[in-house]
Amino acid sequence: MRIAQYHSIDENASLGTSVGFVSIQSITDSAIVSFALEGNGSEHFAIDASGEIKLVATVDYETQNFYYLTTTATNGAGTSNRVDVNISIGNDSNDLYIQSAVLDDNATLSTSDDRVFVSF
Ligand SMILES: [Ca+2]
Ligand SMILES: [Ca+2]
Repeated sequence: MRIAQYHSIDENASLGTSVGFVSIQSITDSAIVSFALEGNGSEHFAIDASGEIKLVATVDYETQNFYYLTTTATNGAGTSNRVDVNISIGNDSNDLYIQSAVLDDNATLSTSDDRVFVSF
């Protein structure tokens, strides 16, 4: 069983914000030379050769609030190992997210006769 590593970042964080470092050791004397990140939504994040994960595409709590990713680390000898990296997205309660609008009688949204569902 692999133990997952947990990180978190707030929604609406600036691109380039550091999410954290993956902690993994090579048990041989060959240092880790590369990391790869995969999983559903992994395109929102990038990992560099030091194991640092950074945000490269905006994350939205109301769209997806958790990312279950896997990192593969490869050492200079070509041996690789994997670790699960789970990233939770913090909710910014000041952003307004329109879930849906119900137009009851015509195609124009009106505050008097239509309903708008929002979350924050
Ligand atoms: Ca949002
Ligand atoms: Ca929010």
